[in-house]
Amino acid sequence: MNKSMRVMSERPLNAETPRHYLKSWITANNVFFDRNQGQIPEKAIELSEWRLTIDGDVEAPLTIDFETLLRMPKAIAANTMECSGNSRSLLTQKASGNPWTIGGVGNAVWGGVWLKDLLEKAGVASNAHHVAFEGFDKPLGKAQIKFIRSIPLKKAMSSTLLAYEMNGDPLPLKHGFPLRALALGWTGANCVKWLRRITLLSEPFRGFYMDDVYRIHDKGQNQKTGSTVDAITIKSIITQPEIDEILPIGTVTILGAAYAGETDVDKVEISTDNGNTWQLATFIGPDEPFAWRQWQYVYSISRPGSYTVLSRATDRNGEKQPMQATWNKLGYGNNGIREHGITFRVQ
Ligand SMILES: Nc1nc2c(c(=O)[nH]1)N[C@H]1C(S)=C(S)[C@@H](COP(=O)(O)O)O[C@H]1N2
Ligand SMILES: [Mo]
Repeated sequence: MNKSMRVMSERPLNAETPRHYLKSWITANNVFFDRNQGQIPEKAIELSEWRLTIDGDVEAPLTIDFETLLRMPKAIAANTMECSGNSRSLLTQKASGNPWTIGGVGNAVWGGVWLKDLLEKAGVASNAHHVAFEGFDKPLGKAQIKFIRSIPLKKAMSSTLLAYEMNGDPLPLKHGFPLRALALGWTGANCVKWLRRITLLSEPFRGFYMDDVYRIHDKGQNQKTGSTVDAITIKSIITQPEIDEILPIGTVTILGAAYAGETDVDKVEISTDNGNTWQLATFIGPDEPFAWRQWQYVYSISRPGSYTVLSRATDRNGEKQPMQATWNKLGYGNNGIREHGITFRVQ
């Protein structure tokens, strides 16, 4: 276990990345957040034994081995993945689930093959509209429910990667060795790890992880009728300073990241007066589709005291973060400005 992670549960392993590691554009594999519903396989599967099956509404079901996968054209994509429940513990009204602060997110450069290329090998039948992914992790709990999730065919064909590499290394065991799905720009729940089966369906897959969780719904509302979490919505986080950090008078460099799922971040603004006025932050570092942007803001402080900074990101469609997140029963998608503000002291 990596001591530098903030572990919320050991079985299943759920651990978040501490704020200071989120300052770099790439999140290193050993500090990338861990989110599991089931048991991580104890040891890596032998690659010679691994098979991936593609079945359901296809012209010809297909089973492929790892060597065949490696011979397919390689694709590389940066992708910022965030757990739907990230920032849940910062909501002003409590919601049940893992108490993530801001570290249920990370950015990596992934290598693999486009799902489209594989689906075309099997031949997509005309009645196929959804693609279900099944991993081989062992379910925990009495009900023994497998983690199976489906995404619309359109997403599967346009921007879904099957990744066998993470930041230049083979996919680490915890992150789905040897192969995981990555619906680029979508929340982590759509990125099934330890892939072994892909099934084309005419309807979304029905099951616990589709119908009972990963849906946004109010208290009292039938949970099966909420909307399913898909694309990550516009959000920014502050990665420096730390909460309650004590800093000397002078220049304080505020650092952060902003991400917008399938679209791009247009701007990040900072407020040092409780949201009355906003100043532009400067982008630094790489600008890649599906990946977060890093930004900085230099704040000159001449008097001792307590200071709060807020960050507000806007995406390319003009969508802005809300001052406060809209509450939902399972606490998904908290992108509120106030919830993510940082207070520090200068003396
Ligand atoms: N097979 C399998 N895939 C899974 C999960 C899981 O429990 N089992 N958890 C999902 C969730 S909710 C998230 S947020 C991401 C987390 O991926 P990571 O642990 O590599 O960060 O994996 C997703 N894929
Ligand atoms: Mo998640």
